[in-house]
Formats: sequence, structure tokens, C-alpha cells
Amino acid sequence: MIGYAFMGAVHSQAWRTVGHAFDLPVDVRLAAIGGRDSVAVKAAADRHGWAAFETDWRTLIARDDVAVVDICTPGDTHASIAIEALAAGKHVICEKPLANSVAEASMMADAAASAAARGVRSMVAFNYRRVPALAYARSLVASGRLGTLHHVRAAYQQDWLVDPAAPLTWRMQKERAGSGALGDIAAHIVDAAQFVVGDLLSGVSGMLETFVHSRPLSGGSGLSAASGGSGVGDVTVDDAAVFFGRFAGGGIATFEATRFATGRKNAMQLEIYGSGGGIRFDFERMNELQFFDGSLPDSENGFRRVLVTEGDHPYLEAWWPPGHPLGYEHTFTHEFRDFLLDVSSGQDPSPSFADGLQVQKVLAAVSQSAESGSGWVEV
Ligand code: 4PW
Repeated sequence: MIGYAFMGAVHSQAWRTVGHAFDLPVDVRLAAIGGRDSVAVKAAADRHGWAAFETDWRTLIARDDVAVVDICTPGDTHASIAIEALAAGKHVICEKPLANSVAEASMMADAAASAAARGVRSMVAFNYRRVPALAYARSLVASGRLGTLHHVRAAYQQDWLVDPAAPLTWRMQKERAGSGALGDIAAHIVDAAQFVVGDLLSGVSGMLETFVHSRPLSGGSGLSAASGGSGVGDVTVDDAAVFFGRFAGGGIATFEATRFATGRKNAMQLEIYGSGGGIRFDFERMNELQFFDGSLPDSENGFRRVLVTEGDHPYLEAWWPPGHPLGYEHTFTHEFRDFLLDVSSGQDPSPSFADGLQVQKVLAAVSQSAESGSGWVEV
């Protein structure tokens, strides 16, 4: 694994547990963790259970005991690491968004396609697909329980940047992150909406907003880095993205992604309404799905809470008896289980780099719309 901040920590947890939670045809060994700062990466190796550490990612990729490279770094390094790892015959998991641009994502998708011809597999880590309630929602839609799709409403609301004193970190620097809320959290709800609906967005129109344009320089790099630097730096990405779109097969959608929804900490929400019913999901209650089954008589009907903890719900066979909820970290264990099963059986994991490229194209279309002001009519 390369990277050791928030995603590095939660991925490490998933690598430690996946081989124990699920029966896998492979042994999982946390061979090496990579990072530039030798003191920090050694501490991360000790803390997260990695057998070794490297301060050069190329050295890590070249190790004979590394079969899978897990990329948990800022987006400006995804393409170079993934392309070299695939060329070296290593299977690759890359955190979302796939890249900082369509051009980079396209090169990664091409490298993944040629690597797959050599039996080398890859996946982009949109972990919300592995929330049991969303995987179950997808099965409800796929089985026709909602009928013809009319509306999707998706939101991803955080508030960690409302305070203008929150320090400047890599997530607010375009050259490191590519974009702000758009690539970091709108990417999640675009992928999750397309995954649950089983269709792709054909067009979008939107706006981006930056509320705070300069921040104190930070002493660290993570989401909650303490401000230890001196002076201020420019915020060069969006704080919020609001957009709407149309699905290729019909149905319209609205999306809101923000780091300024005061009071909302990690509120990822998805609502789907069709001719036959409706679904509502809120990550703050991630083990539940609100389901309106339109086949029941109106006199006895309404949204009912489905507790998605039964053994026949997706992934639940590995965990606890009904009624014992799972957490955020389980979604990463689930995605690694699927990845390792696909690699072992010679299948291409999902979502693929091509899927990641398609999300990147949606994000780029939103940016283009916002920059050109297209579709905006003054009242
Ligand atoms: O889903 C993740 C969130 O929990 C996102 O990928 C980034 O990390 C942004 O906020 C958190």
C-alpha cells in the first residue's frame, strides 16, 4: 500500500480483516507500506501492521513479495503509480477519484485494459458500492421493484471546512487534488447513483462554488491536519458542487456535494423514485434502507425501514446475526473481498478503471458546465 493517512489507515484495517472475515482462496499479507517521510511511514507500518516500509514507491512496486499495489495517495500521483505497477505485473486498487483529469484517467484505463490481457487486474475503490444497503438497493432496482426510473436525488454533505481557520491541505490544492468537493465526494455519489440505478448519466449541468478563498498553511496533509505552518495559501478548488443530469435510459437526477453543510459530518444520501416504488438511503443510518413498495395498497402503505443485517443481504454472511450493524470500515473489507475473489478467478474486478474514467468524464462535464455558465438563466 502506498499512502498512510486516512485512506491508508482504513485500507490497512480492511487488509487485516478480509482474510479472516471471508473464505478466500489466497493468503493476505501486509507486505509493505510506502510513504516519503521515513519516520511517519515507519510509524504507520508499526501502527497498521505492515511487515516492511519503503520511502520510494518504485522500490515498493519492485518488491517480489508485493502482488497487489493499493494506491492511497492524493490524486496527482494515481496515474504514475498505477501505470508503473500494472506494467510491473502487479494487480492494482486505486482510491477514488481515479485521477485528477480525464486525460490521466484515460491513460490509466488504457493501461488497465492492456494489463488485463496479461491477467493483471485493477479496480477503483468506490467503497460505497459495498455498503450492504446500497448493494441491496441495486438488486431491488435490477429486479424491477421500482419500475421505470423517474428521479434520483443524491447528496454528500460534510462541514469540515466551514471554519475559515481550517488549514490549507492538499485537498484544497488543484495541482494535488484536481478539484475539491467535486472530485472528492461528488465522485462517490455519481458512482453510487449510477451503480444503484444500473445506468449512466448522459448529460449534466452544474455550478461550483468556493466560499473561502485563502486559508492558514497547514503543518500536515490529512483531513484534520493541525495548522502548524505560517502565512496563508490560496484555495484553488471548489468547496461545493451542485448539478443535475439525465440518465441515458431515462430519469433525471440532482446532485449536491459540499464541505460547508454546517452540522452534517459525512451525510451521503441517495433517493430513487420510480413508477413502482421508492428507495431512500442515508449513510448516517447505513444499515437501513427506506423502501416504499408500490405494489401494496395505499391504505396500508408507506416507506418502511428495512434493517439490512440479514444473512442473505449482501456481504452479511461474514459477520454477525441479524440486527448487529456494520460500520464504514466494513465497506472496504467487502471491496477487497470482491477484488481478491475476482483476481483469483481471473475476472476483471468492478468498478474498473474504465468505470472510473466514466465518472471522471461526468465530473469534467460538470466543471465545463460551471466554467461556461451554460444553461444558467438570470431570473
Ligand atoms: O468517503 C470519504 C469520506 O469518508 C471520502 O472519500 C473522503 O474521505 C472525503 O471525506 C471522507
